[in-house]
Amino acid sequence: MLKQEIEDGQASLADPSFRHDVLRGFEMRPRAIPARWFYDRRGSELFEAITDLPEYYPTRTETAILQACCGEIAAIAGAGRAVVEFGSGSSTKTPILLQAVDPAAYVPIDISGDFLRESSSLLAAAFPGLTVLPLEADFMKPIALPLQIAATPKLGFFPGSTIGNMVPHSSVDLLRAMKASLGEGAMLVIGMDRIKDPAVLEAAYDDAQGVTAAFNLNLLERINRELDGTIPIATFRHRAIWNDDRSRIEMHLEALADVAFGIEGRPFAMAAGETIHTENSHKYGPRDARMLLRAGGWTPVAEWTDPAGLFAVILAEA
Ligand code: AVJ
Repeated sequence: MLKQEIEDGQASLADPSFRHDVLRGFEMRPRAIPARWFYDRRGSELFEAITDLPEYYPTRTETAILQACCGEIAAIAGAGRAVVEFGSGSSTKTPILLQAVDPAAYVPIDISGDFLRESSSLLAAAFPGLTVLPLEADFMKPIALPLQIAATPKLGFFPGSTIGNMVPHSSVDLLRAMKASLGEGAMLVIGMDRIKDPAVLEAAYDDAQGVTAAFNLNLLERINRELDGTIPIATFRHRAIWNDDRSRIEMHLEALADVAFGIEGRPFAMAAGETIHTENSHKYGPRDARMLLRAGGWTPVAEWTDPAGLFAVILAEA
């Protein structure tokens, strides 16, 4: 109820960490706001729409890879593991894995209790008899898993190339935290997007229909809604740029003219051409991906890709 009120703009109870990240982000040079703030209700809907775009290959490619490889994953990992998903139920991919591995329990972990409850009840309905143990937590740090599965070996699941949102040193921290959370004898299934033709990458993050542009610009609308912002949104445009040196797509919001605006009464200004950096999406070659896993304490044991080598699903052991 409270969340609804906030999103309808009837209450001014903004998330204090959103407020902090936005105000700090506009003071930083270059300006930057963490990508996690894209996902309000509207942002989540727009991301769903992105996953159906012809240019956005990752979701459909990873889904097809999982459909083809989950039998092998089940054979290698063995029966009776508890599946622990980092991020709550990526609706279409999770059932593919659960179907194949027939787990002892399913533990979705998410920082947002709302998303967690929604996806948990959908999965529990689709898999009657499966023990679903949702956990509201920040998986960037080691987590204490439910006691019921203390003695059960774990199979971590981190699809979607979500790890690409992090700079390499944070990815390594996350992989180590996952290893600590999952414990002795754990395995991990992780999706990573591969380096490819920059034109293909830039199109995937700047589609012809403008859905990704709307997704990026929604962040400014969210700031206006939740933080009393007066940002003139029409004066900004979406940019998606391949940064070859850092092997990542960067999304920015670029001011098209000199602008001045307020956020919670504080004045801010940007000159024409200046940007706010809103997202990184790192891409990994086959060796880069394996080296990243090893740096995070994991040993790669198998990997699968699509015929065009656009995306990779890797199985690793602790
Ligand atoms: C959800 C982080 C995997 O980086 O491809 C899609 C988010 N941003 N289009 C990605 C996103 C713009 C997506 N991840």
